[in-house]
Amino acid sequence: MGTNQNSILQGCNSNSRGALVVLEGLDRCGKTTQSSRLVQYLEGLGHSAELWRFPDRTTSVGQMISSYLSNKSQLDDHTIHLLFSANRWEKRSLMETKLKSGTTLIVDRYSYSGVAFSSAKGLGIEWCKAPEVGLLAPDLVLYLNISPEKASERGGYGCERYEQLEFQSKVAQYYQVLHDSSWKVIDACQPMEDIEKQLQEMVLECVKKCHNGEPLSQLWLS
Ligand code: Z5A
Ligand code: MG
Repeated sequence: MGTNQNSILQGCNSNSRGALVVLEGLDRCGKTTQSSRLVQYLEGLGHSAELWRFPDRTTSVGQMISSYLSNKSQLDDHTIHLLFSANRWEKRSLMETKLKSGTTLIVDRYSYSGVAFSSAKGLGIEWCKAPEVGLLAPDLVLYLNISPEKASERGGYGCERYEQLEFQSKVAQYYQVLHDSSWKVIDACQPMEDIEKQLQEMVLECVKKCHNGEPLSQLWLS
């Protein structure tokens, strides 16, 4: 076990837990790339860490979402919004168990994607937030900031529903509305390695705070 890890453990108390870290941002901003690098980094330091992503396409709800996203099925906008939310609710209790057992979760998209995408379609933002209330609140949200134009120049853009410039610009506006004190905004146009270094620092600080007993909280309770 390295020196860093030893110094982290000195602050251990009975409320010690893993951190809930979420990566958000427009399509192709680099969330999946950076999420997996973060998990490797934390594991390399001897931390227990897992990579999660939403939608979780492995569940039966997730399969309905996947079919919708790939244009194989059509659903009413409210219905798909609630399915995305249900997909998070079905993982909530496992999420809490993992965090309390000391595992840090690096989560690729969460409720912010849910609200930003559905609001961009024209659903009311408060209506969109309502089913997310009571899910676990992230300790840290890493927002990878990129313009829709720059993102569209990256590989794979344009294969799924929602991957259109005008729509992505609206999504970006709604993300701004959701920004709160748990967010850190990172310029996603930097080289991957530079972004990686910045994220590592932010995540390590958050992991230490949670290890020292920062309480878990719930999302959007007024
Ligand atoms: N959605 C929703 O509506 N409601 C919800 O509640 C949730 C989601 C949770 C599927 O998501 C869709 O579901 C999504 C939102 C909606 N909308 N769309 N479309 P998804 O997570 O499955 O989407 P994805 O297919 O994984 O794509 P992504 O997440 O948008 O991409 P990314 O993970 O941000 O980027 P990446 O895969 O890491 O990188 C993309 C490319 O860019 C790749 O070629 C990289 O090598 C390259 N890249 C990455 N970083 C860099 C840098 N720094 N420089 C240059 N190139 C880079
Ligand atoms: Mg991704």
